[in-house]
Amino acid sequence: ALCAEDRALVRALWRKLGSNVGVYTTEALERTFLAFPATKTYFSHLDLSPGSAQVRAHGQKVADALSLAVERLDDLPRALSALSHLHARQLRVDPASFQLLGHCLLVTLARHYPGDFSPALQASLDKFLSHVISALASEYQ
Ligand code: ZNH
Repeated sequence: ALCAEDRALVRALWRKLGSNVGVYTTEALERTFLAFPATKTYFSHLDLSPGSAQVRAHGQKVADALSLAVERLDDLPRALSALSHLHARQLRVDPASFQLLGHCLLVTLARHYPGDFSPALQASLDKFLSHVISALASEYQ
């Protein structure tokens, strides 16, 4: 689990992001599609052009799931179990691609908050994302 210091840093960053979690998650998704084009194959039914409203809507859903995870750090596997099930059974997303989005989210936040992005915050955020990713991967066998 995340230690008290990790939690405090992640929660403080989330408070700072405020209503922009969806904006940065959308940017992270767009970066994922550009840096790792194979990830686009899951979204062939969506308009992936720059500034797409569909990508923004999807980004907001992913952002809401991440914000829920921040609120339920003690209970991540349960908080994300339905979402894990959806990705494993219905969407059949390769769980390796979760890492790619997590990586792009770190890069995106580091670019927008360079002054906040100490190595300690990087480490705490990386742990948080690793926990989210393992919770999302938990329903895969
Ligand atoms: Zn995912 C969907 C989350 C990653 C693919 N997602 C989704 C949703 C959510 C999410 C919330 C919505 C659901 C409903 O509607 O119910 N994801 C998430 C998260 C993450 C993710 C949190 C991480 C961190 N995904 C991912 C990746 C991929 C994906 C990486 C690939 C590449 N998803 C997906 C899809 C979908 C989703 C395909 C569906 C979309 C539509 O709309 O169709």
